[in-house]
Amino acid sequence: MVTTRFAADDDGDLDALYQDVAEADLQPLWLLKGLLPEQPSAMRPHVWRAKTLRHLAERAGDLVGIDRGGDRRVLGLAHPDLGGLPFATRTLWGAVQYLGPGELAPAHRHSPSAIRFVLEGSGVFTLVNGDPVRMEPGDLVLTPSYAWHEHHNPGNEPMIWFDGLDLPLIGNLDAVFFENGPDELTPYDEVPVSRSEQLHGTAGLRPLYVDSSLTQQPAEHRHSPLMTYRWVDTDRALDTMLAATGGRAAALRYVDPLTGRDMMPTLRGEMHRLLPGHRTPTTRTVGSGIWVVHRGTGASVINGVRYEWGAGDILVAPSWAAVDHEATDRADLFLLSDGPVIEAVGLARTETLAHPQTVTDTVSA
Ligand code: GTQ
Ligand code: FE2
Repeated sequence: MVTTRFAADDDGDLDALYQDVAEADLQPLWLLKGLLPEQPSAMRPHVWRAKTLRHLAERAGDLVGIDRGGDRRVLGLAHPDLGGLPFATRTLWGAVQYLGPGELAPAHRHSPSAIRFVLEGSGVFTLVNGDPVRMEPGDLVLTPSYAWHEHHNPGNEPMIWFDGLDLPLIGNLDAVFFENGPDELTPYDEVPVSRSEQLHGTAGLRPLYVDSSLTQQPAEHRHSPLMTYRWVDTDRALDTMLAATGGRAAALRYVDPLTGRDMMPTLRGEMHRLLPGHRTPTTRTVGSGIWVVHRGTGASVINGVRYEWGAGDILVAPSWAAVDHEATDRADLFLLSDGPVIEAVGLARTETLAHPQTVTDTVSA
C-alpha cells in the first residue's frame, strides 16, 4: 500500500491552501465524498398517486389555459431526492398532461425524445410530423427527437396521459434544442389509423415501396417508424402468450419493427402483465425506470419497501434498486426506462436475487 506523509498543519498553511484552491475554481478530490460510490444509487424509490395526479391535473385544467409560450398543461414528477429539479430520475422526465375538450397544445419540436402513455379519456389526436395519431387508454404514442408534435382534443371529454422524456439526460449532455411551429393550426383528418400504422402496423411485413416511392426509412434512422402501439394489440399479445404457455407473468417490449431494437435510441418501453397472486423474482438492473400502473392492483417491493398500488399510480425504481412485483388482481404495468442508453455505453448489468426481499416498511395505496 502506498502512503503519503503530510506535514502537520500548525501554521494555517493548509487552510490557506484550501482557500486558494477554491478561489482558483478547483476542488481537492480527497475531500469529495460520494463522487465514486460503491454502487448506484443515492436515490430512494418514490410513488405518486393516481388520485392526486388526476385531481391536480383537473384543477390545472380549470385554472390554467394553454397559450403559446406555456404550450403544454403538464405537471412534472419532481423526485424529492433531486433537490427541487423537476425530474423523476437523473435521466427521465415523467409527467401527467391534461387536455380538455376542444383544447389544442400547439406544434413544436425538440431534440429530447418523448412518449405518451394514455391514462384516461378518449379521442385526442397527436399529430406527429403532421400524421394524426389517435389516442385511447393504454395506447403508446412516440414523438421522436426533432419530430413536430401537437395535441388536439376535438372530442367532448378531457384526456390525461403520462409523458416520458429523456430531457434530464439530454439536458446534462447540453444537447437540448427547441423550436416552435407555425401559429396556424395544422389541418388534419380525424382518421382512426395513422399513416405510420398503415405502413408499418403489420408485424413481420416490411413495406418496400408504393408506386415509385420507397417507404423505408434511410438506413441511419434511429427510431421506430411506427408512431403508436395500440392497447388492443398489446393486450391481445399478452393474453395469447399467457394462454399458450400457461405462464403467470409475461412482458412485451415496444420495438422498432424494422430492426427489433428499442423504439427510440434513449427510451425503452415495456408492458408487464401479472396474473392474480403472482409475485415476480427480485431483480436489479443498471439504469432508472418509471413504472405506470395501467390496470389492476398489487404491490412492488423496492429496496425492501413495499409500495401498494392501483391503476394510474406511478413509481420510480432507481438504478440498481432491488425490485419485485406482486399482483392482487390481474395487473398491467407500463415501464419506461433509459435501458438503451445504458446498453449503448456498455454498462448494462442485471441480476436476479436468490431470495425474496425482506419487507422493512409498507406504503399503503
Ligand atoms: O407534450 O410536447 O411533458 O414538450 C414535456 C415537454 C410534454 C409535449 C412534456 C413536452 C411535452
Ligand atoms: Fe414536446
